[in-house]
Amino acid sequence: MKIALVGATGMVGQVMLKVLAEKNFPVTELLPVASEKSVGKTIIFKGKEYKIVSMQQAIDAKPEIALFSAGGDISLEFAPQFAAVGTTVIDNSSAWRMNPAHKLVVPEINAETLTKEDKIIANPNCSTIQLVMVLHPLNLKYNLKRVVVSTYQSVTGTGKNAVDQLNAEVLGQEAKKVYPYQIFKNALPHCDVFSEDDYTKEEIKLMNEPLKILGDYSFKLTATAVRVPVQGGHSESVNIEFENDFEISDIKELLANTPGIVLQDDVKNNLYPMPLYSEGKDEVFVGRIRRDNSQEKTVNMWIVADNLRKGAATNAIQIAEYLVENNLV
Ligand code: 2RA
Repeated sequence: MKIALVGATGMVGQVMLKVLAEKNFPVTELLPVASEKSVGKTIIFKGKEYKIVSMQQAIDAKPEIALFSAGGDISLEFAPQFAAVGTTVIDNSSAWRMNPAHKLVVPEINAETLTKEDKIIANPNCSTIQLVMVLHPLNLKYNLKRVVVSTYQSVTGTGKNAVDQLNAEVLGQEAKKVYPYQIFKNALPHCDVFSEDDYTKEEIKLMNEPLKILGDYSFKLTATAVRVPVQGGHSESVNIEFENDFEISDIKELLANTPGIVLQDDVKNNLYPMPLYSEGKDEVFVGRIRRDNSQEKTVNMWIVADNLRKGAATNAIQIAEYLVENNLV
């Protein structure tokens, strides 16, 4: 299978290469695409060097699949050009996510909606993916009424320069500022940019994407997204009110038996999810499950996942695997 990887030198692009190799995805030809200044440089995939090609060269090669993680502007301009030559694009930017003409897919939840006609498929935002992986089974059994989520997001979600800023600040060195403030010893309630309603774009993604993925617009959702000096993954404190009552033990059993979810919930032995533990893994880790006694039919929990893996690269490649396994490309 001929695969284009647009954004091959970025953090998510690099993880996509790693996951493609780990999963032994049937890549017969790899077309790495990066900025014009990178054309001609090489990347390594499965021990072999591949020259970075221009976007036009990749389009002209008519790959079956193009994995994009290069920002919304690049995707808006070039994803349609790939689709026009028959390529199926899986895009990790926010460009197509809320476009009703395009599907927003977490394979464990709604891959079965995909058809051959879907030529630009949106990969959800990282903090959305880990949230809906848990909300989906709970919604089917208990019917979501209202969800309140507060995130504690890794600097890797902002990219390499943010990681460099944190690492420099830890060493007390001057750092090229990605954030408006020091991130070390700090927490910034500011992920992405602020909108007119004083919510950040990250919070708006978190409030909109889950309803589209679950195909359920009947429940309410509000979010606060916070950047913290962490590198292994995003953490989320989630408060969920259901239409139906529940037993905590049943919720734990349901989540423990849901593919892609790992229950880590034994506080007597200090067992709960942590980004230090989730780094490099593809599962969504959930714990600290406990009834919210301030309100009926309501539960609190803690959800952690590696935002570069299940939150981005692995989810996108799982979509690609589904397309191949179901002869949709
Ligand atoms: C972030 N989810 O963490 C966004 C984009 N990766 O900044």
